[in-house]
Amino acid sequence: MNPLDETYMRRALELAGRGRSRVCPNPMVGAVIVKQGRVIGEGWHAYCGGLHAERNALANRTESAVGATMYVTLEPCCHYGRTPPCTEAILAHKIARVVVGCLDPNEKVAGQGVRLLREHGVAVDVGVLEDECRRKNEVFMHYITTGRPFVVMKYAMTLDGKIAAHTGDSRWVSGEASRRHTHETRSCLPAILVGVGTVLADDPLLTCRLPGEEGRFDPIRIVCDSHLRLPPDAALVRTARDVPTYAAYVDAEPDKAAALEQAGVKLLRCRAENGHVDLNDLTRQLGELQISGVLIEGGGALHWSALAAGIVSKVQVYIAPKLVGGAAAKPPIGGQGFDKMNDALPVTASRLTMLGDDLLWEGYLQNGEGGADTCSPD
Ligand code: AOF
Ligand code: ZN
Repeated sequence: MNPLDETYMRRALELAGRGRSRVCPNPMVGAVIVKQGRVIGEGWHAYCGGLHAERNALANRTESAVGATMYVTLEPCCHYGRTPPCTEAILAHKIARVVVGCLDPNEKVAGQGVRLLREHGVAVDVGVLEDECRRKNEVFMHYITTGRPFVVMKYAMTLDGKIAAHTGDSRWVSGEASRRHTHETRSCLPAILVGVGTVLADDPLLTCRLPGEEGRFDPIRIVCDSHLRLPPDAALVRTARDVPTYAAYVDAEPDKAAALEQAGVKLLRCRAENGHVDLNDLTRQLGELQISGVLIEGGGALHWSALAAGIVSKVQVYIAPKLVGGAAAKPPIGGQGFDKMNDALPVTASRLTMLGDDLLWEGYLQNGEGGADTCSPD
């Protein structure tokens, strides 16, 4: 290994982040080509269906890449997908060494990209900044190995565990820095799921409002709405032609369904679980639609259903240093709850971050990847 391997891989990771949200369900990948100590090409996978990072780095090179080293955050692919194999381009340009962050768990690649390069005499080193490279793509890793979206459950609560005052007022629980972080998270996951109760109470837009990037990373919006109560004049419905919007339901009056479809809302009919949308069936359907990640933004009933269905991989909790009290003030997770403390779901690999005065607590449930960031913007 070269002492600069980590430096170049870190740069490749930075480049990878530029593809966030646009690449789904593909991974974020970055590549840097170095020759005799000079960076001669950089590239990243910018959008799903576009060229891969390696090919973009080669296209951007300022001189011949013969004998150069390529740093790439994910194992180069060796299959024909929407684009031809990256291994072919690497061999055609006579790259001498490839440094790979982590292997690609896609069964069409899974170590075969590395093997093929080695068979053709390319020196390949695997595992530089491996943890960071895997974490960057925890959404992709989960999706490609399970066929289902990576689900993150997110909420903001007071120190006494309330998401609103007893009156229902919730503006705002968390501070400015936390709310900005939420928008960053929205930009890293392709879809956002809320319960229809949240729509009826708050009439949210659920877009990603990062300053200067409005509209750029808007997630697909999904409303869990068992009996299609979604009002036709809701902000989500009125904007359904601009931002993809789904309603997951069990049964509905035909007129109601037709009106929503007319407005551009896509309907997903799901199996019922106790009269409500079966969230396992919903995530199966979302996987088939190639939606690789979902952020659940409550409320409490949906959070409980998601936990009980075992679909949540990661929790992201913003804790604000304030006390609101009130027996009737809502907690973040409702439903029946478990009978025994012993049955409580363990959250592992926790990571704590201060955001202004708030504390962000992130951790994984058993079906999670066990890494750290869902994805950082760069
Ligand atoms: C790479 N470099 O930049 C990316 C890779 O349909 P395609 O052609 O875009 O292929 C998608 C698959 O290729 C994806 O599931 C993952 O295994 C790999 N993505 N590989 O060498 C890249 N984005
Ligand atoms: Zn490729």
